[in-house]
Amino acid sequence: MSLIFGAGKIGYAVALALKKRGKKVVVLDKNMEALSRVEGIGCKTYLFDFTKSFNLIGIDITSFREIVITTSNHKVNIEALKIVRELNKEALIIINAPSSDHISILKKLGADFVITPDRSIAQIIINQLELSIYWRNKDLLKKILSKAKSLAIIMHDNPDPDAMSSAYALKTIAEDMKVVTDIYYGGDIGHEGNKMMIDLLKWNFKKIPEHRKYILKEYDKIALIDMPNLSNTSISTSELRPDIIIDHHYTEGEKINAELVDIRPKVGATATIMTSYLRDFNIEVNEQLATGLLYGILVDTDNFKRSFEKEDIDAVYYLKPKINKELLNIIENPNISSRTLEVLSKAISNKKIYDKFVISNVGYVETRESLSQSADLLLKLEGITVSLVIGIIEDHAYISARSRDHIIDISKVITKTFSKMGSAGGHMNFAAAKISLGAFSYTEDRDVLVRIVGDTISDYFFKTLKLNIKGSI
Ligand SMILES: [Mn+2]
Repeated sequence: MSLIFGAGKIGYAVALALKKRGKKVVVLDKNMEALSRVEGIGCKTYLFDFTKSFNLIGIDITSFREIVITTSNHKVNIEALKIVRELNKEALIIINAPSSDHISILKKLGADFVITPDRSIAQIIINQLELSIYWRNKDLLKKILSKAKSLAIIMHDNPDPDAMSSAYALKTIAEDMKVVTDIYYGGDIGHEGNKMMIDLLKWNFKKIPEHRKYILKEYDKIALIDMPNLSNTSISTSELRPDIIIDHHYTEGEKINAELVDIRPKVGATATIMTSYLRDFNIEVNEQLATGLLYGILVDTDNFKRSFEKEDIDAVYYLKPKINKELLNIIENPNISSRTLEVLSKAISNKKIYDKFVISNVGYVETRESLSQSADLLLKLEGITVSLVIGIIEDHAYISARSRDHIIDISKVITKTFSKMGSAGGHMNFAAAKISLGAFSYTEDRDVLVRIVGDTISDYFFKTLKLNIKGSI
């Protein structure tokens, strides 16, 4: 519930905004006419003339979580602040003051925020200016792309996740406008996690050796992503002129030259800027791109430990429902070999979820290790308490299972199900089994074998699981 002192222009506007957000609002004023206006928008009102005497009879000040003090009389405002802060230590109090000179004294008296016309207007102008520049840039990007048939996006040498995801975002926007787009880089993508990211997100970047950099001349338009000029790349030629520059690094103005320059030095990542374009162009962001962009923001802000802006938070908020959490998890924890990674990615794509159980059949693998890593990973899924991963090594099927369910002793379930067919064992939270494929040797086709083995194992597993849940084992 919110309380507003003053039903004048500001009080009315605040009341209206709060009502639109579904809040209960109580407004106090000495003017009957003003009160009937706020009553008209659904607020509860009380008539008080604080200039005569200050009492709040009939109002339980402790019941309000937000209190806005905005009468036209500064002395009344100060008096109201002192009294309500005394009666309610928890509420958020926002007060209106005639100028910035009053801020410190009002804060001392207990105001959480002091609003002054000079500061508010300056802030509105700045916000509007930034917004207008951005909307102009957005129109400009559309104009440039609509005139182009082909676009080359250049990332800095040894590109990082921010550069790669941002480049892919721009490619997505350009391709949406039917522009043929390729992404280039010089140097190397060395970091294991970055290579993994490209593999998993199924991205395609073209490395240009220095002696072939002339191919960039064949493109109608050139864009630089996550770098402000050509000094960060080894693949530029002296004739190359960028048309688009989108970046977040601070650079001196004279070094930047392009038709569209969108450089926001305060923003934590170029991926944040690209997310705003995707959002405002209304372009569908698939889970690979969303995951990549979010990872780019996390890396460049060092998981929000470095400086960032509200825009970065807005971008994360926009991307969050679109990402693939398992992919992000793998990209963030790259200390695994690329073979294991293939198994993990198979485990994710083949997973089948039944209630709180997840089963995945990954087929032929090279190590048992990769199966247990897959089972660990799948157990991290939201709402999942038991994971089971099936794989084949040579002529044996291997099963790796995990449980964080306090009523399911996974070792009991696995032993009960598979010990007769082979070997099985484990503990309350993890278990494994090994079964000879002799019984399935009638099929020559590897794919058919993988499917039959997987289906048989899951059937048996579920039968025992039901017994376990009933308490029969
Ligand atoms: Mn960056």
